[in-house]
Amino acid sequence: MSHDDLPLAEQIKRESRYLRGTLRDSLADHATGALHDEDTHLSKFHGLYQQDDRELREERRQQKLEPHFQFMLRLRLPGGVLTPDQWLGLDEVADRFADGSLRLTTRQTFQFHRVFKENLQPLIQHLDSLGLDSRGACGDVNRNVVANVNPHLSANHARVYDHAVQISERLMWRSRAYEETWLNEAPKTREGEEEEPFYTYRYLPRKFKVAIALPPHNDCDVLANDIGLIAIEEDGDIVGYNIAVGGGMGMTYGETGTYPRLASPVGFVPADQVVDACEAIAAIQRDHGCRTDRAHARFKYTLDDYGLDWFKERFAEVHGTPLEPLRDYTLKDSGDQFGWTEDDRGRHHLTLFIPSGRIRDFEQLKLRTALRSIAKIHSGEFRITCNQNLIIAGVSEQEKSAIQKLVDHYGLDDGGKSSPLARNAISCVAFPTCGLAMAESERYLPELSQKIHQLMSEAGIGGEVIQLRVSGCPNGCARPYLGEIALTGKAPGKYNLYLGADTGGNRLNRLYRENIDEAQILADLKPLFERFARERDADEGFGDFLYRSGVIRPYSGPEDFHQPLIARG
Ligand code: SRM
Ligand code: SF4
Repeated sequence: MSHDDLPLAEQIKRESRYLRGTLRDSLADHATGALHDEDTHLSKFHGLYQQDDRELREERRQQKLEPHFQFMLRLRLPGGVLTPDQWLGLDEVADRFADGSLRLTTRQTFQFHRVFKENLQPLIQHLDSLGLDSRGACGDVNRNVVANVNPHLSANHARVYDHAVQISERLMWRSRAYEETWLNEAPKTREGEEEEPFYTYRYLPRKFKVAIALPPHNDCDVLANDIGLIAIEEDGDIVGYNIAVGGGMGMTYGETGTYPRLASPVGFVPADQVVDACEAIAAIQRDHGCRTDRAHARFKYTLDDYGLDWFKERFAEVHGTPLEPLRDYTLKDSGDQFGWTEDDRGRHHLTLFIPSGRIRDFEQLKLRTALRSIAKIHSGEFRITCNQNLIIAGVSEQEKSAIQKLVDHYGLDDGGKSSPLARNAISCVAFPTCGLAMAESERYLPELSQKIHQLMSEAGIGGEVIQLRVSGCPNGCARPYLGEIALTGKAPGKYNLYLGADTGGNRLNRLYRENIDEAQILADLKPLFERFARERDADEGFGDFLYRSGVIRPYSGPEDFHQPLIARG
């Protein structure tokens, strides 16, 4: 097949001179707030998405102005760990170069929103001065490697974190395009030099994601990733990882060839081989993933096309050693544990609830100011969770009371003011910045969770934790298909309702009813809550109850994702 027959995105990266394209010219073009069209594809590899304020579109069109172009910038932050100085550095530029907020994402990193073109270079240079970067945070490469955040197991957390960093470094794209474009480095590459020994000029067919869980906790939803690594502990040490392959959430409504898929556990590798193993798996996807249809280009479809036996053979070939048999493990809990905990080394950790991960100074809660004050006196680290929350980690006995004073002063620990439902909910960004949003998500979650909690209280289950996930479209950035209750946006005010995942991230939910408004969502949930209150077994979760009671039937194949259990009407 010639390059011309490939999708545009594939052609652009191949002809981009290793991701340089005309990005520097685009930045120098002051006649527009946008990048040149082809550079908008390449900028993703550098961690940037060109967006426009969707609420201003019509007004600007009428005024014959170009859209209000702006950028989202996402950091590469493996394992979601940063120092207080880095925190202060990010906080400092949130007003100067962005919209005054820091947004914690479902993959343990930060996004800046509303960055204008002229601020991109200064922002990335500032990140560089903090020892941070945005290389490969988006684009057809390995994305931010996420890892279990578990203060109780800090010795092993440190090992898991090290592996996350090593995998991130190994699978990072290498050309100097990043330094030349953003850090003004003079070009030094010689003609014909292979600048991407692993990716080559083709990069990957699509985005690629790696996560590491430390059982029984599964706060990173390990099976939602292209590679899910499940740490295996023996005698208190991590001896290796079970590998699960082919997870992914994204799908398109009405396209039955697209579907969410949980990663399939295929085998075990010893700890010292895990980084090589990830490289081998990414190489299999690089060489065999679909390049002609981007809707079919994720690793999950490569595996479903060729089969898991084929995968295991390729793995043995590329890695040089076959996978060992899977070891036993249990994944039980994908939520965060709020409040103070103490680890086996006597260090304290405070997990704070950050609604939808949005950190700004709200009228009622000066969240950014509060966290800045903590960063000024904290000598440990900050850890971001995959549930969009924040851990003030590694606090000494001496520091603990000073930090608690700030928490009290600013009212940071909502101490149960928010319902358990709200504290465990996640939502994606959606409007006004996300170009793919079909319905509200982040901005709707507070009102929605309050109404659902009201129903739960009326049924006598207001104190229960039920995992609620809301995404503004079917792409699944809030991992909705792993929610006990989930909504995915269809149109303004209309959602698909999914029910019945478990709380350990082991089972996908199913489409219950499609394209419904809030009144119908609440009407559907009310009798289910009442039944759950009456009939559940001790310690049974809502999703598990819906399965056991037959409300949600087992999932028989990918097509189920497009067939509601309850017909419209
Ligand atoms: Fe996502 C695209 C936000 C986690 C699946 N995602 C987008 C874009 C960039 C929209 C776009 O393409 O124009 C969103 C930017 C919105 C904005 O204004 O900020 C966006 N995704 C997010 C974040 C910020 C959601 C959040 O509120 O936290 C998360 C950033 C993660 C990070 O730090 O790297 C985010 N996205 C996810 C996840 C969850 C995960 O990885 O654990 C998924 C599902 C897992 C998966 O990849 O299958 C996810 N995002 C997608 C998809 C569907 C991919 C697919 O296979 O079909 C898209 C659309 C696409 O890639 O074409 C997408
Ligand atoms: Fe945007 Fe859809 Fe992702 Fe939400 S799920 S951030 S609406 S792409």
